[in-house]
Amino acid sequence: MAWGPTKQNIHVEQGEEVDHWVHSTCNLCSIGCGTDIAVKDDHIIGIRGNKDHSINLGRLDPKAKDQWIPNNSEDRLLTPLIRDDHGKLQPASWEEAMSLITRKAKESIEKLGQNSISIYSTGQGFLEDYYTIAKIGRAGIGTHLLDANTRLCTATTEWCLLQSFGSDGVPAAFEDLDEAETVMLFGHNPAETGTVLFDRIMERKKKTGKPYLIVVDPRETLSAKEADLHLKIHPGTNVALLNGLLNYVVERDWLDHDYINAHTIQFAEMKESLKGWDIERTSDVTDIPVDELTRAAEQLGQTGSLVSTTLQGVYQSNDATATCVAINNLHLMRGLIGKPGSGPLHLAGQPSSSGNRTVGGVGTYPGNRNPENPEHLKDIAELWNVDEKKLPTGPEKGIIKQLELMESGEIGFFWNIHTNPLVSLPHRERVREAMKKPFVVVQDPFLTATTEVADVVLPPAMWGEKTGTMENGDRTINVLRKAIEPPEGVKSDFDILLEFARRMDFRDKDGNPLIDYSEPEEAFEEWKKVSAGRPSDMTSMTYDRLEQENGIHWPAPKDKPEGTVRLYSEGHFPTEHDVAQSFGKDIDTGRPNTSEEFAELNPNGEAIFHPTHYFGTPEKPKKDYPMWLNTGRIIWHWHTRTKTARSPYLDDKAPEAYVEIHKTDADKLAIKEDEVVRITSPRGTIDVPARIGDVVRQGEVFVPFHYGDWEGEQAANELTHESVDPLSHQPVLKHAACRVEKI
Ligand SMILES: Nc1nc2c(c(=O)[nH]1)N[C@H]1C(S)=C(S)[C@@H](COP(=O)(O)OP(=O)(O)OC[C@H]3O[C@@H](n4cnc5c(=O)[nH]c(N)nc54)[C@H](O)[C@@H]3O)O[C@H]1N2
Ligand SMILES: Nc1nc2c(c(=O)[nH]1)N[C@H]1C(S)=C(S)[C@@H](COP(=O)(O)OP(=O)(O)OC[C@H]3O[C@@H](n4cnc5c(=O)[nH]c(N)nc54)[C@H](O)[C@@H]3O)O[C@H]1N2
Ligand SMILES: [Mo]
Repeated sequence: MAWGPTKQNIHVEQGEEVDHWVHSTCNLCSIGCGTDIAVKDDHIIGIRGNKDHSINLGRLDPKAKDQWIPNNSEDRLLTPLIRDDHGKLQPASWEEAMSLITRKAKESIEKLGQNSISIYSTGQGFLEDYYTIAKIGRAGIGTHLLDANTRLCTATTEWCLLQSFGSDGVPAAFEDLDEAETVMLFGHNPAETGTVLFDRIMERKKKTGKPYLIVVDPRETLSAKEADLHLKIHPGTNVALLNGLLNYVVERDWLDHDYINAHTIQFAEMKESLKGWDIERTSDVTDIPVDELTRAAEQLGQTGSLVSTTLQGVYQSNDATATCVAINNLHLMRGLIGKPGSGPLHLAGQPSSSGNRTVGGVGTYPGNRNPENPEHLKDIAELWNVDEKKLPTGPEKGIIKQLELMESGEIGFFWNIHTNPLVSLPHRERVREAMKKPFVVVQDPFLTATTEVADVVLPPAMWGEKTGTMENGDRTINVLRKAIEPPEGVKSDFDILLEFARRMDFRDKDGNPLIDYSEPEEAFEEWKKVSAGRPSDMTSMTYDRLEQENGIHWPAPKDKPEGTVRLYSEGHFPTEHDVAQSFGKDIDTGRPNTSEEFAELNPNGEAIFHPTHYFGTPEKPKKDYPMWLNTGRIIWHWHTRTKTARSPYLDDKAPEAYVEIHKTDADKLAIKEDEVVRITSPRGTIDVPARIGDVVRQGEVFVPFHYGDWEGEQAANELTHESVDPLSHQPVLKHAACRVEKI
């Protein structure tokens, strides 16, 4: 194995003997660490890292060690709930809950049409769930309102890959980090958000001095502290920085002309957009000193191999897709893609957000199919044996657009599966009101801020209590075996979806049930047929092989059962008109290209350079709101803390929200460490204790977004706004204007 040694983390309830261990995968971040679940008397009593899994070699993140604790939590919901006439959620039977849901779904279709039903799912479920959502949603209901929290997470990954390479699928893999001469972490803080991956990089660095590590982040994060070069960027200037760096590289002709000529188009148009971005101007806009910019450009221009990761500092910034595309441009112009140790590694955040994109539960059609390509639709219609005309087309409607459709009454039925939008969506005041309008189903093991607006709550089986597969951030598919029977009274997300399909009586063209599988493995087998011949081909995978081999990278077609570690080694890209997953969008405005426009561009197997323009943040500090608000993660919590706050150890580490503020700003406001201060944006107010130091830049503050209940004075998303990237429609959660006051 290329990295190591193995180091096994185990956490088992004290004094307990384990009956047996069950093969699984960590259900937290997108690294996809192999885990075994400890079982005793049909209870989960612990976890250990799988030491044979090449991704983690036995290691676990601190949160992962406690991820089984919420399964045993006493406040788990064990029966469906229905809101009564007095507005109270009351226990109900599954029969009552499911027949109410079916009736309401049918009513919504009758009154408002098929596009009045929205399924808003997750990046934390199984491919089998997503595939079923895709099939029920598109061929059963016929709605084009299929979205997920992946819109807040990795929608930008998808769109930058579609733009540059024609199809989803991240080019590099984690293995490339073991060989790269240079690694650039762009808006990504893995020391807190992907700890096992960060250990992998740092262990090599401590032993060999490599890779040269560049971190781009306005904060001095734990990751930035370990960097050879930390570019402390002015918020929202990612594209300006990249244009400056790329311009420097182009001017010095540090280019792989053979690669550009043989495998790409539109180099000249891209080059044109770099004009004027000399190092001085770039330094003015980004606040990064000229000598640091020069060092970065010289490293990136001359390194023999490079892996660039991107995450929320990019995807949740303005110009998000353009930033990722600029990084693709860099790799293409230097020919640093499809080779060991090289390639863009646009990461996912959640444990299977990329999986939802791959199988079509969100975004485009299953198997990287293009909804605007009639041949692709025909393909799916044949595979599903349904009428092609039934399948919805038209531009995707992301969750922010869907809020508008709730407000205007066009969404009658909103089904929320495995996500907690009342904490995670920006501008909570608006979300609270919008989500009161439709009939809302919430599928969650716990009462949450979102169940406050639910008409029905369905309690699902959790991790360890169900079977399925997940796709991590580098195209690795892992299988998770059911370790124990779920507690009585709950059903798996998969079984709930099947039950809904049965009650709605969805049928294929021949009058047979649309969904004719009943087990997750059968759904996977069906999905494999849908994937055949497509970029995400999984035809040679089986549950048993996924377990034996500890994960396999897609594509893994029949003639390549071992899978494919990195994409595009042959320099061929899935951009042919009849192959591409999208006809692309205008990089500045997001206007979708027509089929004819894409045919005219004719990339035909070559990667596409795009010009990148810097537009700046939609909201900037102004008179009454003079500071920048940044939001994100800390190591101790998972998202809205429904799992991590139930671990006494983790909760104790970070029991409440706070604001990081620079000491100069704190002095000006006469604020002391731990003093509760008020933060106000044009949309709301929160009161949180101050943490004073120099992690953030002067004039900027950072608030972790994990906190806040229904009212929740501590929720960062009381303050954020809902502007979105024009291509990916991902909200700009990293930049808002605010003021900080002494109370
Ligand atoms: N501990 C923990 N780990 C997690 C998660 C969790 O909830 N907790 N969630 C998982 C998920 S779903 C995700 S999506 C990932 C996210 O993982 P990351 O993206 O690593 O985490 P964030 O803290 O959201 O944002 C990363 C950084 O972006 C920086 N940033 C802000 N503005 C800018 C900018 O203009 N330019 C640049 N270059 N950077 C900027 C922030 O300062 C922050 O340090 O983490 C995954 N892992
Ligand atoms: N301001 C700000 N906002 C952000 C971000 C940010 O950086 N800043 N990051 C964004 C990102 S990248 C993400 S990914 C989102 C995450 O935001 P969410 O997806 O809303 O957060 P989670 O807490 O992961 O919500 C998952 C829910 O599923 C429930 N659950 C657990 N297991 C199961 C199961 O097996 N089945 C079902 N049906 N439910 C289950 C949990 O109890 C929980 O309520 O937040 C986004 N919001
Ligand atoms: Mo995410």
